[in-house]
Amino acid sequence: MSAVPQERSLVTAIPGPKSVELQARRVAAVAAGVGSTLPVFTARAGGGIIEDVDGNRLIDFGSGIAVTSVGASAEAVVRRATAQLADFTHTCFMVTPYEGYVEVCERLAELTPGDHAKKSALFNSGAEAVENAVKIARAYTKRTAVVVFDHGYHGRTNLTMALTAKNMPYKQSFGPFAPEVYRVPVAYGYRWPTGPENAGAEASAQAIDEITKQIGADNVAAIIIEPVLGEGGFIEPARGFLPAIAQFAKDNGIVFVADEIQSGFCRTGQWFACEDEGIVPDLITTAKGIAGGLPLSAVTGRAEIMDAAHAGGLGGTYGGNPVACAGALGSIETMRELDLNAKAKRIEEVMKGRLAEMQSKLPNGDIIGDIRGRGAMIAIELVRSGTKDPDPAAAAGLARACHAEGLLVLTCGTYGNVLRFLPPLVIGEDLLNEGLDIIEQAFATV
Ligand code: PLZ
Repeated sequence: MSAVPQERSLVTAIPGPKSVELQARRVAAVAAGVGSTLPVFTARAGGGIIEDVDGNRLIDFGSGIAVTSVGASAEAVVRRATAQLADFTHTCFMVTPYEGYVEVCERLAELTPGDHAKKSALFNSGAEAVENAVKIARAYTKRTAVVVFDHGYHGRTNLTMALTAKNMPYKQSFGPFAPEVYRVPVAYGYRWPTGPENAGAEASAQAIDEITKQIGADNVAAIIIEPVLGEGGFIEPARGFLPAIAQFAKDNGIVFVADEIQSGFCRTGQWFACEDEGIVPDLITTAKGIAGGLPLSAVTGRAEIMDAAHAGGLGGTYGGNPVACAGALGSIETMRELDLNAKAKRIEEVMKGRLAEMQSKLPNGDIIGDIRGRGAMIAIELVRSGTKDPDPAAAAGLARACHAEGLLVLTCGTYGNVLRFLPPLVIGEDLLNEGLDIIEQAFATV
């Protein structure tokens, strides 16, 4: 694991004086549109700890938004990426190729669901992977419409802004958006009017009805969904929803795309979250956890679909950069060696147990309206006591209290009222429990 001592330690206020100084420089030099959850400047990070420039050590329940599942300085990632850096930094795969790119595509074919022939193309960011999945699906189907879901998040580029549900902060003042994007309901169990037990069947019927009546199934190139919706609030579509939508896609020649950028690579206790209901997507987009912190993304899918785009139609200068590919091979090696799926499942067991206890025992525990998620992708949805009214102030207050105590947590959700936990899968169980202690104590402040 990492050289960073695996213990929380606060030696200054959070943020400390050196971070405050850097933040002043940052405000003067960095565009205001780029935010930060916590203006604590990082010196080093690894395992379950982020050490800041003032020497504080924070427990990491964020993993840089579900990226550093193997830790932020995993031995195999550092070793392989360092060796690659010394050999060559770049040639451009479109100019002269290299083995690492091919090897990552081979690993993706092995690890993603389904035993059909698969191919991949590599890119830099999640948004770029989603954009390319749309290009590929359109080239294959010769159709144009793309269907996405309420609470969905797919990125910040023009097309992926159109695919993303939430206006603020992602879309406000940035339009006009790409055409031929249609949004339909998702089975959000906690907020489904007739209850979670009906959500899967009713929401899928409603979504399919809207696609059929408003768009026409044979105009649809792709249906894109996150098997666990991330930025939208860690929403697990109620059981039955994903299989019904996947079957509808299959029956109508629509490319079914699972956006596993946040949920993939052991995060939910399986290599991919769509495995939970036995879904085999036609295309799958991955990024984040794939490369241990180096920028890499991929579209993987049925060979005949992936090959539909003409030669030269897909690419980009840096797509599948050799150092990022080396990082990915190190990350995948670590996931296999440490059985990080099992670790994620254990994190779920510990977290859900402790959170349920908080919900039932704390004086204000009923502001936890819902505890959900899988593996190390766990969240609590905060509501006003005795209601289901979203309480974003409670989520923000809890996050602030955790930050002050040296626990990095993130919020999310369409209503901004979800506190989410995405620890590195390699976090020690002592740190995990210490983080949960801090969350428990934070409830006294809201
Ligand atoms: N698809 C499912 O979760 C990125 C975004 C944070 P990029 N999620 C974190 C922010 O505020 O920008 C994400 C995702 C899903 C696509 C993306 C986009 O991935 O690598 O950020 O482009």
